[in-house]
Amino acid sequence: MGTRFYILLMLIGEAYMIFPKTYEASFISFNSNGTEYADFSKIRFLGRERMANGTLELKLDLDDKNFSVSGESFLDSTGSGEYKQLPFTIPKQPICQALESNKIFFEASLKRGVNTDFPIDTNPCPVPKGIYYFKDVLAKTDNWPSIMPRGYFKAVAKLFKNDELVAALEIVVRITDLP
Ligand SMILES: *[C@@H]1O[C@H](CO)[C@@H](O)[C@H](O)[C@H]1NC(C)=O
Ligand SMILES: *[C@@H]1O[C@H](CO)[C@@H](O)[C@H](O)[C@H]1NC(C)=O
Ligand SMILES: CC(=O)N[C@H]1CO[C@H](CO)[C@@H](O)[C@@H]1O
Repeated sequence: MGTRFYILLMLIGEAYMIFPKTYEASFISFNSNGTEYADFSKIRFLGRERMANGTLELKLDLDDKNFSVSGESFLDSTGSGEYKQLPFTIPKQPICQALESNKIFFEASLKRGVNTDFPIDTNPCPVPKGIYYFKDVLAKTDNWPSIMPRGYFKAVAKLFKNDELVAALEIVVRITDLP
């Protein structure tokens, strides 16, 4: 299936819900840099099940006026280590808006009071400063698009303070057919 078709379905939005989902996802790796405003460096994927564990520290309130986020995605369909950029991107936009419009990707995995205290359910703006925990988080794909490419899917998110890149994180998930 062509990437263009997949993107088209993503853009149509509601339309993708009519297809049954045929894949599952597991976390593979997590990398971050920059710790001045948001420190992701204490998050790890652990154990055979690659559960996300650790803490995220936001050193000040991240508001829409000063902070923005962009996203890019890449695919290594064979596991060779060679990634090709996918046309699925998040144009640079204010942080709260970026979280709100992409929460389908993490709202099934993160449950406030169960495996995190991050306020994913209420999405407050600004995102309040604090140290948030994540405990035994698995990649749940419930609200993801029903069509995803198979292989190693890498998402790179960048955090900007005004126009300066201040942090980046890179998450690789493996997308496989359901057994
Ligand atoms: C994650 O951390 C919690 C303690 O915060 C611990 O009980 C649990 O075993 C850890 N999970 C893994 C997979 O290491
Ligand atoms: C942090 O990672 C991003 C994305 O991979 C990269 O563009 C940026 O140059 C890195 N910054 C530093 C200081 O290494
Ligand atoms: C934390 C921070 O840098 N806040 C700044 C956000 O932007 C306004 C101006 O738009 C500054 O006054 C704040 O200090």
